Amino acid sequence: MTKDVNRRGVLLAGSGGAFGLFSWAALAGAAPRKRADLRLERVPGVRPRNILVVLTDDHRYDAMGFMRAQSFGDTPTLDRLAREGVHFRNAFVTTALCSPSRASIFTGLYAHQHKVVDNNHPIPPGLVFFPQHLQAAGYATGFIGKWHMGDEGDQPQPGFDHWVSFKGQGTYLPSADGLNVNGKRVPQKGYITDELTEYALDWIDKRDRSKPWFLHLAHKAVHSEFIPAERHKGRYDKETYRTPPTMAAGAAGRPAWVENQRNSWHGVGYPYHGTLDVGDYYKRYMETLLAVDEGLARIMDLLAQRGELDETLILYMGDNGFMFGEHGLIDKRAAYEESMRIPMLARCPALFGKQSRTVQEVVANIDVAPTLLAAAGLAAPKDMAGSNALPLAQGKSVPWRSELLYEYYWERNFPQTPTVHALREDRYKYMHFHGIWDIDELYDLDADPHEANNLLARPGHEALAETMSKKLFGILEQTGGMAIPLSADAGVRNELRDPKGPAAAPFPPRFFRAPAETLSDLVRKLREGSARNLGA
Ligand SMILES: [Ca+2]
Repeated sequence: MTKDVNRRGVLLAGSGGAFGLFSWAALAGAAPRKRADLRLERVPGVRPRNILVVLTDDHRYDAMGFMRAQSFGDTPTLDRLAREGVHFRNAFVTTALCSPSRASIFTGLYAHQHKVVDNNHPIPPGLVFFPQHLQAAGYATGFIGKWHMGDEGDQPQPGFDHWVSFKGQGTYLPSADGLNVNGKRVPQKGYITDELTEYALDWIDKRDRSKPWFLHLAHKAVHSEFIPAERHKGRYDKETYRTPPTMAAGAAGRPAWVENQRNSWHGVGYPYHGTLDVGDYYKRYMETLLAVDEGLARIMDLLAQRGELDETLILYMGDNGFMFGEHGLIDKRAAYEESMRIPMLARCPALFGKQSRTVQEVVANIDVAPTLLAAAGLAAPKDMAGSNALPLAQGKSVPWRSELLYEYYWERNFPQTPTVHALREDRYKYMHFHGIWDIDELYDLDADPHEANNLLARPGHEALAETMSKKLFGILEQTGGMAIPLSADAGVRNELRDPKGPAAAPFPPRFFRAPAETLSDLVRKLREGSARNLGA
C-alpha cells in the first residue's frame, strides 16, 4: 500500500507542469493505509457477488430505447436490463463532470470531500477507492477503460489487479498514445468501444471460480466528439430530433448567466465555438451508443455461457448527463435535470428476482460504493456520504434520503457556468449560484418537469427558497463543504463569444429599482429588499 501511495505521490509531482499548484493540507500528512486497514467487517451470511460495472461517459438518463425520449435510438441490451432488472428512475450525480463524478463513484464521497473537484485536480494522497476494499476482501479486480482522474496519466491505480486504460479522454480511433495495459504501452488496434469490450471478455473468461471478481468497464463512449463504429454510421440520418421545449432564447425568469451561456462554448448559439446542429449531434451520440449496447450483450452472453449471468450483479450507469439544447445549453455542469440525471440499471436475478422493477427513490453516484460493498458482503466505511441502495433494488421499504446535494465548482477554463450548489427534493429543486450577480432558481418539478418556470423570478416563493437554502447549507456544514476550492490558472480557456451572436443578457428585472429619494426611504427599501433577497 505504501507503494500505492508513493505512486499517487509521483502522480501528484508529475502534474506539476500544467496543473501543479494544488495543496492537500488536510490529507497530505495522512499515514499511508496498510492493507489491513482496508479490510472491512464482513456482513454474516452474505455471499460475495461477482460484480460488473459498466460506466459510460456523458450518457444522459433518457437516451435509452425504452425511455422513448425521441422517436429513434435503440438500446436493446439496456432495455433488457430494465425488463429483467431494476431501473433507478431517479438516479443523479452529485457533480455533473467526469472526474468529480468518477471519484464520487469510487469513494462514496461528495466532490468537496474527495477533493477531485474538477478534471485537473490531482487525487489527494491516501484517498481510498472502494475496489481497494474488495481487493483486501479477496476479490479479483479489474479496471478497463477511461480513468480520467487527477491528470492525463494512465498508469495503474490502487485497487486493481488488472489494468487497461488510456490517457485523459482517450480516442475513439487508434492514436499514438495507445493503451496502458498493466503498466506496459500497447497499441490501440481499432474502435475503442469494441476493443475495451474485447479486453473485458478476455479478463472475465480467465476468471476461475475460486474467488469472486469485480470488473469496472468504463467506456470512452459516449463522450464528444461522437464517433460511431463504422457499422453504425448514418443509421439515424433520416430521423428527426425533437428540440427541447426550453431551447428558445429569452425565456422569462432565466438567470442572465444561463442566457449568456447560449453564446458560448457550451451554448446552442456557439457550440464548441462552432456551428454544429444539435439534432445531428444527438443522432451521432445515439449511433455511438450502439457499440456500447452490443458490447454489453456480448459480455452477458459470455456470463450466460459460464453459467454466471443470473448470479452476477451488473450495474450500468453514466458519469453525468448531457444537455442537447435544454435552456439553450449543451454539455453538462449545470444542475438542470438533463445534466445531473444519469441512467442507472441493475440486474442480478439472484438478488433482485427477474421481474422488472422501477425504483423511485433518489439515488446517486455516492451510493455506488456502499451498494457494491454490500453486494460483496462488506460493511461500508462509516464516513461514506452515500448509502446502500440494495434494499431499494429488492423492493424493500427502507428509510431513505429526502433530498440530494448537488455541487459544481467554477472552472476558469469554462467560465460560462458559475459555482452551483443545488438541493433536489422529490418535488422542488433549489439552485444557488456563488460569486455572480444574478438570480437563483427554484422549480416545482411536479408541475414543471422541464424547469421552465423559475419560481424566484417573481415574488411568492421566498420562504420555500429560504428553507431549502438552510437545508443545503446544513448539509454542506455537516459534510465539510463550506469552502470553495481554488485552482491555479492553467490550460486552455474556452471563453469566446460569437460576435454575431446574441449580446449580453440584461440583468433580471428583479434587480431594477429607482434611486431612493430620502435617507429614510433608502433604509426602508433596503430592509424590504434584504428580506426579499434572503430567499432569492
Ligand atoms: Ca462525463
